[in-house]
Amino acid sequence: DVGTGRVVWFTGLSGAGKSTLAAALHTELATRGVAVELLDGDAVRENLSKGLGFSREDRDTNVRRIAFVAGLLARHGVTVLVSAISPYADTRREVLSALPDTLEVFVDAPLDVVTTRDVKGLYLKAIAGEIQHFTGVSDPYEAPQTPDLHLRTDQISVQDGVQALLRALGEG
Ligand code: GGZ
Repeated sequence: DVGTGRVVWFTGLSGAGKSTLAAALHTELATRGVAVELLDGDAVRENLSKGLGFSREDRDTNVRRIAFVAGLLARHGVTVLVSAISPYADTRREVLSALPDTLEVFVDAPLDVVTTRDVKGLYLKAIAGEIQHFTGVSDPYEAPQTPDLHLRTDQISVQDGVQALLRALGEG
């Protein structure tokens, strides 16, 4: 029996650092021989969720699809790292409660910080009204009230974040 894998669910604004932390944790766990897979928002939307937009319905569909695949992998002992804005608290609660062994990670940087970083230039476009329904600007983000881990990415380094994640996973 391979046992059940964990599901580490990174939620937060675009540009908060979800993918960066998930990728760094992925590298660290893989190095330790842990069977680990990454379900990253970008790759998911190019494949599994191709054609979905950013309405509440489409975001929820995206999140439920990710959770479904995460469940399949976890069942086979794979630790799954999910990186998706997943802005709706109710939907997160629904999918996380249906998964066996989850860690909800709030990847948190204030809006003014992610707007200033604006890694992909999307916030500028959103503020200019060129992208509608942009999370944090013209669409809601419901922050987790009781996440398992709360990482302030404007205050700690990626390495410190990874250390906190490893400790939370009992791999520290
Ligand atoms: C939020 C958007 C939007 C809108 C495009 N709102 O920084 P990114 O670019 O790479 O991450 C964001 C990604 C969000 O996809 P998710 O699958 O994580 O969202 S959700 O969980 O809500 O389904 C951003 C880009 O897509 N993007 N338009 N309107 N982010």
